[in-house]
Amino acid sequence: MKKIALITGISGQDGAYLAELLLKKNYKVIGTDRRSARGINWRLRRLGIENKIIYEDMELGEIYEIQRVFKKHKINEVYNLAAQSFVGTSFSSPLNTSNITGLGALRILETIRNIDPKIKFYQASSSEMYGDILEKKQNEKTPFNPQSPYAISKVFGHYITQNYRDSYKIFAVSGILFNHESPLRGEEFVTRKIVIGLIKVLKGDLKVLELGNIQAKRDWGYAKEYVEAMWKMLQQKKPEDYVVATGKTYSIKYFIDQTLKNLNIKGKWIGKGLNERLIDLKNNSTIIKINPKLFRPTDVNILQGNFNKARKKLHWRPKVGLNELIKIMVQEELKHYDKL
Ligand code: NDP
Ligand code: GDR
Repeated sequence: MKKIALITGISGQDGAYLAELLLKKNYKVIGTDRRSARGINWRLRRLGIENKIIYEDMELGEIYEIQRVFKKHKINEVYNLAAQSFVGTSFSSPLNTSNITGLGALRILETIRNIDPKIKFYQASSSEMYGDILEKKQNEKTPFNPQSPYAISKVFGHYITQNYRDSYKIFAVSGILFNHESPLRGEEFVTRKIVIGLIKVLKGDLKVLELGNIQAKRDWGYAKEYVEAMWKMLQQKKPEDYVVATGKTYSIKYFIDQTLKNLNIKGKWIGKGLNERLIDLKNNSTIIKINPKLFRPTDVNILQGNFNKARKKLHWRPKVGLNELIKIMVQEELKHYDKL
């Protein structure tokens, strides 16, 4: 008998890589999204798996839609990846973010409790929960200090998952994943925005790329490797939460410099603060400048994870470092750029 996995957020970056992994492991994969008139998903198409998934409509705000899908299929594992996942938008849409990113997890847990408490549940928790960090390197025991409606919603999702595990003995776990990127990353997130933006500059399709807080530092890993850790968490004897990270941290500015190298653009930073900009040495034109509108009301300045527990218990460790990740993203983007 094939195991049946349900992935919420199948149209997102992680949904695509996780579906690919589970199909390889011979699972039957049910992918849910919120579209009634569904277009072909570019991420699943790029991985060549769009016809291998059973699709169901499931708006995370509607508990009846969730119940309908859970009654229709005999599900073994649920991966709750759906969310309003963009931190910036959570400041302009705090209620929607809380409803989907926070309460969405509870709607699924309630459905599991009522329909079949043997279903295993994975919650996509986030390093953003650490926010204004209270420890230099963050592990499973580091206190949370969230700085956005998104992060606060994820803290709710995290604790409600723990509570359903403790109260109802549901196999429910959270993976506290640090930033993970790939060629399938959404264009609004800073890494892919930089890669696409600088390629456009190189091709003459964009004059200046505008960015916000480029001093912020993140612990960036490769998404394709991170979905493996999600699956491993649900195969353990005991349900527990795990940090998944690389243990290294780099600034957005470093990410830009590495992307420039990969594109053979010779640039020079001049100015400070809001006046900081990047000059293309070929013709002395400004190709990156700071737009204060892109700053968040409160931002997370630095994150750096400690993934010792995942290393010891899940035998998981990251293999792709940041420089290689940037290379992968640039090469893949260049391959597809002219076809857009
Ligand atoms: P994406 O933004 O790429 O994907 C989010 C998914 O959620 C999309 O499929 C989106 O569907 C779906 N979604 C949004 N709103 C709703 C809704 N109301 N009802 C149903 N589905 C909805 O995120 P990622 O793949 O990058 O991340 C996956 C999860 O992991 C998210 O929960 C994110 O918050 C979390 N996370 C991500 C990290 C990262 O670095 N990538 C790190 C830590 C946590 P649609 O296509 O219709 O918009
Ligand atoms: P993050 O990712 O907020 O960490 O959330 P994002 O790439 O959006 O921002 C990272 C940092 O870059 C700064 N920044 C900019 N960000 C964007 N998007 N656009 C810009 O122009 C820009 N300029 C500077 C940001 O201020 C921030 O400090 C991601 C999401 O995937 C979440 O869902 C997930 O939970 C966390 O990672 C871990």
